[in-house]
Amino acid sequence: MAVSVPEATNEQDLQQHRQKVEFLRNVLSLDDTAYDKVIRKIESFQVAVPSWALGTGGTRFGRFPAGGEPRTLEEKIEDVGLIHQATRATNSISLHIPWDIPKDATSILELLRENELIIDSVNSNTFQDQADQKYSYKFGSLCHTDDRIRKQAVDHNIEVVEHGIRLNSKVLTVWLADGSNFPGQHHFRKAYARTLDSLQQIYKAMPGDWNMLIEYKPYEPGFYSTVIPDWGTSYQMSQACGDRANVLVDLGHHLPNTNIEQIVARLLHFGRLGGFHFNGSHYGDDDLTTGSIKPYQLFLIFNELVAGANDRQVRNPAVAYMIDASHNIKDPIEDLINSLENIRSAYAKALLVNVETLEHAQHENDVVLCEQILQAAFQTDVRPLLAEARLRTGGSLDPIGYFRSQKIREKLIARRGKKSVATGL
Ligand code: PSV
Ligand code: MN
Repeated sequence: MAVSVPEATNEQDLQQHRQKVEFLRNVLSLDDTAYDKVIRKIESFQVAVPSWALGTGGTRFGRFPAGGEPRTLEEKIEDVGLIHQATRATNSISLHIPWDIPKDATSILELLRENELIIDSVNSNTFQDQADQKYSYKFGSLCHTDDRIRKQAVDHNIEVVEHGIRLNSKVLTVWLADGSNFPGQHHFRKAYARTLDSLQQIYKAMPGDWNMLIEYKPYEPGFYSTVIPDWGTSYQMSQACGDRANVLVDLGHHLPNTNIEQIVARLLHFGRLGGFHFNGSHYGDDDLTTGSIKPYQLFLIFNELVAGANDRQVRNPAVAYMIDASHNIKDPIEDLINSLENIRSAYAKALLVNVETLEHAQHENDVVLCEQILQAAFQTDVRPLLAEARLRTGGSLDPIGYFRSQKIREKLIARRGKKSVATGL
């Protein structure tokens, strides 16, 4: 598959694009050097797409397949390749094992190469029972009271790492459904200690150049408690595992109104922010398109990320940026294109924040100016910058328009069938 869109598909929009870019450059007073610097930063900001978001999902009730959903790992790679071709914003995929066990790792690597993609993170799954599994995870996995079940879950994670090694991944993401539904069900301290012990076993089994990301979630499927409910627990567990274990922040895994940007700043300060799962939410873990509900919050999060990246005192490892969203109504490919655009938009706006003036205003306690500086960046329409970054790297000026005009969904349906369903939730 071609990794760039045909130039002719951008022709129609090109003149208008040039005018918009010129106007914005004037508004922002960007000289050639400053302009190129911003565009290059946007170009290199890449976010992984999750293999489990290429089909319709996002609900534990009905699923309404989009048609032409990918049935195999190869077809999932093909879909991410299509998204990358149009957006040039996603050069990697997160896999979920056992949903995505490669049959032939060599040919998968070849396919990835052809699509200019890599596997960034492999995710374990001890939140569902598999058909060939000996013991059930009904009452937990890494936290289980039964040694044999804990061992089975530890072994599964180690097997996930082995699959990842074959695909050149270097990151294991662990999210646990372990928790309780009723008061008294869990001995909180013992459940924590058993989970930590299991995580330490997995950590020790990972190769020395592998990283572990520990994801927290306050509720669901445990509706009374979860073993890793918050960043503090993840942070403590990461520290107890070792330098290569870090916290993963999933935007949907917070109680309403949580100040996520402050959590991000704290983790950067401690040097333990390992990864992100981007999505949008209004109530809970809604898995909506990133930036669709709270774009200002997304911008504020990026403001912390950009500020942290520019601060020499911050010693944080490279952050793995991933989407973890999948919707039931939108076409999954269009949904992911939307998310990628909104993520880059928040990032580009954060790049426009005048950090020096902001820090000075903070120091002077000039609250109004502080907020004005943030609002000035947030309210800038950066879409021409994003389009320019796509254009320069071979992407489309209008990725959704491209997807529709090329009749990509129709072609996928013709090849894979109207009723094909991808693995996922
Ligand atoms: C759990 O809600 C979660 O956010 C974890 O990251 C899982 O791996 C993923 O969703 C599964 O859909
Ligand atoms: Mn997640």
